[in-house]
Amino acid sequence: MSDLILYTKQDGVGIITVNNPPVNALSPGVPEGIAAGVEQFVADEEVQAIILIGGGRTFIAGADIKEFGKITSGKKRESSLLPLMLAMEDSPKPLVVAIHGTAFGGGLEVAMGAHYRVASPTAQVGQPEVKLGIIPGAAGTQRLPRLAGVAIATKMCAFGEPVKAKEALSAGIVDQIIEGDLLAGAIAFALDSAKKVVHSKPRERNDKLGSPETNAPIFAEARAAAKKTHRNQNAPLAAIDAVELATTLPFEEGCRREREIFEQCLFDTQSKSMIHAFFGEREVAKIPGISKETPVREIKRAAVIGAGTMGGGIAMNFANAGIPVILKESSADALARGVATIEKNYSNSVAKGRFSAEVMAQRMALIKPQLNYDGFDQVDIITEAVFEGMALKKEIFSVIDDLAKPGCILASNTSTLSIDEIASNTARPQDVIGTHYFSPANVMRLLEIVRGRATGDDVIASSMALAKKLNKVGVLVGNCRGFVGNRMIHCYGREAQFLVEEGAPPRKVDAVLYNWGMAMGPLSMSDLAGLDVGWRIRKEFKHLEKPGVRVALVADELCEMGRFGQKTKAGWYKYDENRKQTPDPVVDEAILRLASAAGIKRREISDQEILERTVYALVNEGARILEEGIALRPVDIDVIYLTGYGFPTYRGGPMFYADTVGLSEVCKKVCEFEAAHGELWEPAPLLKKLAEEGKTFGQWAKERA
Ligand code: T1G
Repeated sequence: MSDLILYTKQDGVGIITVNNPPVNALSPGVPEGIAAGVEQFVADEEVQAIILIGGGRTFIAGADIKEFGKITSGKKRESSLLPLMLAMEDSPKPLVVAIHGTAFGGGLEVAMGAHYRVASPTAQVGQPEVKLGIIPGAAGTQRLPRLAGVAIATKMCAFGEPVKAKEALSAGIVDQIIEGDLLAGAIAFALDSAKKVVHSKPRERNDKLGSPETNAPIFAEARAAAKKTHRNQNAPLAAIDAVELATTLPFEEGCRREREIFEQCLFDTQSKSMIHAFFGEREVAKIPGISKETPVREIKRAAVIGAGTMGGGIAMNFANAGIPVILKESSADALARGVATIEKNYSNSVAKGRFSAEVMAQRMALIKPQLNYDGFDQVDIITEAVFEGMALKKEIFSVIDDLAKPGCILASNTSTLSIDEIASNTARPQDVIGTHYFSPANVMRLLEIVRGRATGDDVIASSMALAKKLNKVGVLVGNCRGFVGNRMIHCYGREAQFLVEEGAPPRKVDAVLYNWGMAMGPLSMSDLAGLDVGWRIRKEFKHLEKPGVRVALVADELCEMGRFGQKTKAGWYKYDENRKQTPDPVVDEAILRLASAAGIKRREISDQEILERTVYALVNEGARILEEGIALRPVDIDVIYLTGYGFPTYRGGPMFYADTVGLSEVCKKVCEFEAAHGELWEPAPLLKKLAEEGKTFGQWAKERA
């Protein structure tokens, strides 16, 4: 009896319990232990039925994703789970899987190897493999259509979304929902099943496989949807292919073909990138030098100063997490506008069925709009979200420093200004931290947590814990202009604008990055964020610009013309009332005029150059950020770009992507750009060093861990 699997007997039922915390992954030893348990209980005359159940908080949540790296690097061969499921299905005694928590991936596939499945009301099932760039590899695409029908199986395998217990019951994936004690209910169900003579084997249930006529539209619709919502991703389409094979091939052949498709996906760069992203989102929560035992200050009440786009969105985050939040503004009009925007955002979610009107009312009730500082002495965190000007921020921090109770965290939502300078205006710099939300603050998952020189470890730990509570991905960054995300996007946007001045039409620059996988092109993204934001920052930092170094020409001109982007229906593009963008000859004229006045020779620019000049600008600046210790690890930069800037997950983030290209290639290009465009392209020493050593950012991080 290995400690990964426990075998017990109760009322004539053999119970196999998986004991592999935290999520009962199918790590080496787990499938073998389950198989041994089935064999042992089939042979045991005292046992009439068998149950497989998960210990701890969940049933099996899937294959052990940590093992995939060993397989793709050739360190080990992947052992197939298929024999285990066949042994389960061929058991002469009824085999019942009892599901709580999440039966995901291999967990659901193992469950579908049993004769029956019962579940607690809050359980979920799913085949989320496509979120890792792979497809179910243990007959999930072959058994699921046999249990749930082709339409549901196609949707679950192609898009990876979980299905709640009730839906799973009506789909035929689960046979009974067990209220109360899951094991007791499963034992009763198993003993009842033992009275039956025949126990159906999911692999033999072909009645739900439909016909070519009924299936064709299902697959066509799924393929069209996948191409739209999972642009450029291989796995969703591969999953649909595998489910389609279940409807045309015998089960064994279908499993064989599924395996081939699975392996193709597993060895593809897209999967390696998405697995990097999966673990990355969890790794960034681990802060070297700050132990998990660091005391965390509980956030029971909050206050936000500023009810603008950001402040309103930040207040919504607290309300969504059930935390009462004061929302303070300086003028009644601004406050009313802020509250109205929050109401509109919530109403839109209710209209889309995301949650009920009652939930909206509960959340609105948690937000207390006011024009004064009443109650600020009671809250556990105050988040300043006012105009991006240092003088105003320092004034506010001086006020809240006097008002706030001891231990209250004083956070700024500044996107570029110095946390140290803000903290210097308080008597409690150890309680001051940056919590940089990304617009729209109630939607974007990224939260850059900016540590000041004096910020206390417990304030950092508390802010990381708060990020999780607000359903954000908190990434700790150092204090510099633009921190990590905005500091890098400045270089990316600068190159996009230089390319426009040198001859690439705005639409072409945007199309190259959009087609490569970015959620939006750089110029469209500026129009969305507001060109005036960058304009104000450039003015704030004008005194720091090095004379003689090239600066972008057109954006300032557009701002002088009052073209701030979507909010003024004109920026790099024109926008109609539905925000549909069209090129604008006014912009083309400004580009030509400014480029010519600056003596910039215009030329035909290739897609490849557009891609490399923008993405490698991110990589080169990212390398500098790593050298300066502003980001803890390359993966922190990747997660920032994946969760805050629309970087495609199937490319893993800027630093991981550079590793897949090869740093010597990236560095070669950066040096070419330096020769052509001057010092802005000076290769970061770390990039140069790793390129010379033939290393990756990932290896560099491992050596330092
Ligand atoms: N393998 C290895 N480690 C895993 C894991 C997995 N499948 N799932 C989670 N972890 C780790 C995670 O890294 C973290 O580690 C800890 O467990 C808690 O996770 C054969 C091939 C189940 C919904 O894709 O969706 O099966 O940071 O923080 O928020 O065809 O984990 O503590 O060191 O996410 O409560 C398919 C992935 C695999 C499920 C729980 N399965 N996991 O969420 O905890 S491929 C998945 C999740 C497969 C088959 C194919 C979530 C969760 P650490 P957590 P959570």
